[in-house]
Amino acid sequence: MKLLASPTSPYARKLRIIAHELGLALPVEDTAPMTDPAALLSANPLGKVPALVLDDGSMGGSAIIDSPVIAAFLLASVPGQKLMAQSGHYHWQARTTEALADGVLDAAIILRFNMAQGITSGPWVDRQYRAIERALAVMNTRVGGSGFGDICIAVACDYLSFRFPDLDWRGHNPALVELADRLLATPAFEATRPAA
Ligand SMILES: N[C@@H](CCC(=O)N[C@@H](CS)C(=O)NCC(=O)O)C(=O)O
Repeated sequence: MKLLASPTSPYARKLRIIAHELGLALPVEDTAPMTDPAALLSANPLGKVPALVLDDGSMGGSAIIDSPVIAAFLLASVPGQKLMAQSGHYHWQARTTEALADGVLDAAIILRFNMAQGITSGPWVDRQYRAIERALAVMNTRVGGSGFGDICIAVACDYLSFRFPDLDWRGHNPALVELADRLLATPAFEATRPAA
């Protein structure tokens, strides 16, 4: 299998780190989504990375798309994995933490697309910043819930540092600071740090 991904995609970074922690090889094919390469559109008609292309065309198609689905696939590939509870309350807590962290990324990416068009203020922009602030505050209370959730949180925080250096998430969320500082120093985070 291979992951179609751009080097700076935070969704792909989440998957690359999870694969590393699970001991899975996850080759990455550098893919720029905005140029609509044929291989990406074939794997994901939405034209978004990451997309996981399977070797055998199993699972009802030759690709798995959307990072939470790919993450679930990677976790399911390793029976007995310890990153996330297999079921029950802690499983759904971890999945919800992932949704929160991904939602922060979604809002941040909306802001970036707006910025690229010169839109830096207005109700839609404010709404994204408020969503990010609220989600950060809730994630601050969820640190330590699972190894998986912690990776998702730290990836989202580091993406904010990367793309929104003026957004002071560190000033208000001490548990996020402690988590990010600890995880960002680990080999998987180091190896996937995006270059500007
Ligand atoms: N929900 C998707 C979001 C993926 C996404 O937005 N990827 C961005 C790059 S970081 C992309 O491919 N954007 C291209 C586009 O929106 O056309 C996931 O979790 O995989």
